[in-house]
Amino acid sequence: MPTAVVTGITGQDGSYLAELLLKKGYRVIGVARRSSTVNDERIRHLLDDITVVQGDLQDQGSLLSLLEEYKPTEVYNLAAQSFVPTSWSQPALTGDVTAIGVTRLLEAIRFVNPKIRFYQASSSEMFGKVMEVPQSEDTPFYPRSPYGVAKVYGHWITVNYRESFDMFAASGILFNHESPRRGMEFVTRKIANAVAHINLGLAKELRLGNLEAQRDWGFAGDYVEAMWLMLQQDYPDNYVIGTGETHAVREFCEIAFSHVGLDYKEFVVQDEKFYRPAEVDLLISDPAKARNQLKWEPSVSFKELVTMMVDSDLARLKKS
Ligand code: NAP
Ligand code: F7E
Repeated sequence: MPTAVVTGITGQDGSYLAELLLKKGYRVIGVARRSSTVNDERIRHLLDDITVVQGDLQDQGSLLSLLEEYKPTEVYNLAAQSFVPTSWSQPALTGDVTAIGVTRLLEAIRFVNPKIRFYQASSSEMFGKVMEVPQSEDTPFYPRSPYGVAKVYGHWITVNYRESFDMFAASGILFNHESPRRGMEFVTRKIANAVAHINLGLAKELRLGNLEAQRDWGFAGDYVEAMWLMLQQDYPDNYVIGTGETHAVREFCEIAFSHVGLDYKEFVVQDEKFYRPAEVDLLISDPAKARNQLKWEPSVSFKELVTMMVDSDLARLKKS
């Protein structure tokens, strides 16, 4: 039975990746940082099947110990301070976790067993103020937030360990991917949750920032399959993962509200508070390499994603 270590197991992607790896017959070791309250909402249904160990990307010793103890063949680094606005209010922490944390994990692998295959969760935020449209593996980076800057470091240190030490270190440049398990502060979940509240008479308005920002949004369940595929290749590489479509935040609102028979214009209020010091205006992927080499394709359309998220929040609220 192969063993995979997954950092960021309590996050959106960690939960979907754990489900996928279990289905494929892996022993899954999830790494979670210690917190004073229980934080296993997304993986509660998996707790009988996976092992959760304490570890932190800010603590080198914890990473060394867990690799020595569990002897994985694959390590997926999904842990990060991943919310872009927080990266302006906590830039040094974001750098320490999201950038230097990658080096700590790569160093742990290099010392314990350099044959371990490594996946780094890189991001389309690295393209930032985009240098070309659409964005591929060859598009130069121009990050627009401390988060984007930290991810550029994480990407290049992954490439550097591949080239310096001949390690199997792959970098997945994933465009935005969402699901009913998305954190509440990200715009898609914020909209879905607000639509459900408004539809049930529990809220009257939704305050948002820039409605014109465009993103290439896909379904997180599809994207974890691409992570796994990257580690099954003959050679480590960089891959862009996205749908090849882009939509504005405004369009997400239109579809989400109209799904429950409402007009978003009557409920959405634009609020300066949610604008960013520097915005990423347009992201759209060119996923040709992933399609050709990994044979990866997204299976959920934009409209299906929006309605899936609204329906899920409606069902959750009705239940509670
Ligand atoms: P997420 O839901 O925010 O999950 C992040 C995970 O990292 C959580 O489990 C969090 O633990 C953990 N974490 C934070 N700081 C840590 C630390 N110091 N040590 C150990 N763990 C720590 O993010 P996601 O959406 O699943 O994304 C997964 C990864 O892909 C992230 O690296 C993200 O930056 C990257 N990414 C995401 C997208 C996207 O659209 N979702 C696109 C491209 C790249 P707690 O639960 O304790 O906070
Ligand atoms: O913002 C605009 C906002 O916070 C999307 C992370 O997973 O994907 C994610 O980063 C857009 C931005 O995601 C609100 O200005 C408008 O243009 O949902 P988001 P993100 O910043 O794209 C990338 C690929 C990652 O790697 C990150 O980890 O929506 N927007 N009004 C808003 N955004 C938020 N959060 N809240 C608003 O009220």
